[in-house]
Amino acid sequence: MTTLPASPAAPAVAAREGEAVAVAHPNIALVKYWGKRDEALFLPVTGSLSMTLDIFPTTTSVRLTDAGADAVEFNGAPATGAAGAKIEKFLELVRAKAGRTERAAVVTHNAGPTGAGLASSASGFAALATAAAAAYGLDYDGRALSRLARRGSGSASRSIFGGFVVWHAGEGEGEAGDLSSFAEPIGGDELDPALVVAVVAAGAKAVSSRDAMRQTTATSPLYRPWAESSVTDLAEMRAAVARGDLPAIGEIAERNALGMHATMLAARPGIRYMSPHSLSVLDAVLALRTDGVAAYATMDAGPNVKILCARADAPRVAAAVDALGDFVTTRTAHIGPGAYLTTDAER
Ligand code: 2P0
Repeated sequence: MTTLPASPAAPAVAAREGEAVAVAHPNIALVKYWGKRDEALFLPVTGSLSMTLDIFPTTTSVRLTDAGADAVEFNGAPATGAAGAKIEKFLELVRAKAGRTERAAVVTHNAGPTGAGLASSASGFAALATAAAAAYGLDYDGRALSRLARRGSGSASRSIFGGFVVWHAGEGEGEAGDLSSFAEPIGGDELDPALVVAVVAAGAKAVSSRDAMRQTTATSPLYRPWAESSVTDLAEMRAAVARGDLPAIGEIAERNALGMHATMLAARPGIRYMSPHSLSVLDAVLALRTDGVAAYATMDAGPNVKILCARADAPRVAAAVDALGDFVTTRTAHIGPGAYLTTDAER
């Protein structure tokens, strides 16, 4: 497989002071982040582990302006409501860190569906953190960028890096927690898996993952047991990645994801992202395994199902899912790169 840059620490393209463009890709967690111990600092209850993808990139430009307010454009239209507010809050944080006051014009384009459980906030805030840090003159390495991206959206901390990435829960609260909760790449370079994304609904979800996470941690009697088992899952997953054991990675990923969904189902009131279409895809994954194909499912805060398998098995997996009917389409992803700065011309 191709060697990917692990860190944007030394971007190939030097940003002009005051203006920068960055690209980042989504990541899919194989051991999930579900629950914060600190909402303001985005400190997670548990560590998580992901694979950065090579599809659905977000490209974001940040240009400092003389205007009295930030201007945010998202996929060709002004960003309004909660999405716009999150971005402005993030820009405030970057300005505070840089000791600067200029407002910014942000233009962002997301190639994939937004708010549909396809990790758009991960690619979005990884791209925004990378571009904004450069535009405001923050000389950050990959670790500092991942801590910054975390403050926009937890999962974005992982999209700063390519390949297999762990996001450490970190230790302690306040500044100690903030400093110790960062993402880093963990190798696994000999692995070359595919992730077949089964899209059963590309619309925005009814309950945001942030709200669902909060409700689950606050009310689900299954949350603590899952969080405890997730610690074991993470240790076993790291070992499986280190030895390049794709079937073990798939088994751990599937049990961790189904457990996370169980915690939500048991929340009060229950939250259910799985739809009948999701279950049809999960059945197809089981049938593939019965036929000897090492395919494993994971799901996030939405009804779409992501199927991990060997690159060579991806066409067979995709065909089995496509054959289920018109309600599902597939898109096959592989390992993708970390966030990087680019030039306008490459957009
Ligand atoms: C993950 N998810 O590990 C988990 C699994 C969804 C299910 O991270 O509140 O958008 O912005 O930190 O990162 C989605 O939640 O939440 C997510 P915030 P985020 O990928």
